[in-house]
Amino acid sequence: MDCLFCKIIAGEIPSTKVYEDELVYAFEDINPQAPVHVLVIPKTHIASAADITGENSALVAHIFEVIPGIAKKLGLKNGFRVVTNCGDDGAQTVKHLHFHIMGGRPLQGQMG
Ligand code: D5M
Repeated sequence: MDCLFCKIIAGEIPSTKVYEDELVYAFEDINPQAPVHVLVIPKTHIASAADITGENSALVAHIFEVIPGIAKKLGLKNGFRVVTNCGDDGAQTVKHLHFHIMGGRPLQGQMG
């Protein structure tokens, strides 16, 4: 499959790993929008939040279970933002479900 994030999971494209388990991979965003900016992705290809179903929602729940530990590891003691962009109007550029974790400074109230 011609998917950038599947290639990152496979190790075909380099990334800076922050966390990994059997279901999830997390790595530093190449274009950080905050002092800490990490992407958390499922190892199984899911195209976007529009493709979350009863069949794969346990995987999405697992992602949210590991996010607090990732945030702690990243030193985000004062809070952080979790965002997923979905589809063209949602400004999703990589069509593999990913959750941005951003923090390390006070963020503005809107995403733009
Ligand atoms: O976010 C897609 C994000 O993916 C965007 O913040 C840049 C990031 N990106 C793109 N290519 C790479 C590589 N090779 N390594 C790390 N991060 C990457 P979206 O929500 O789809 O706009």
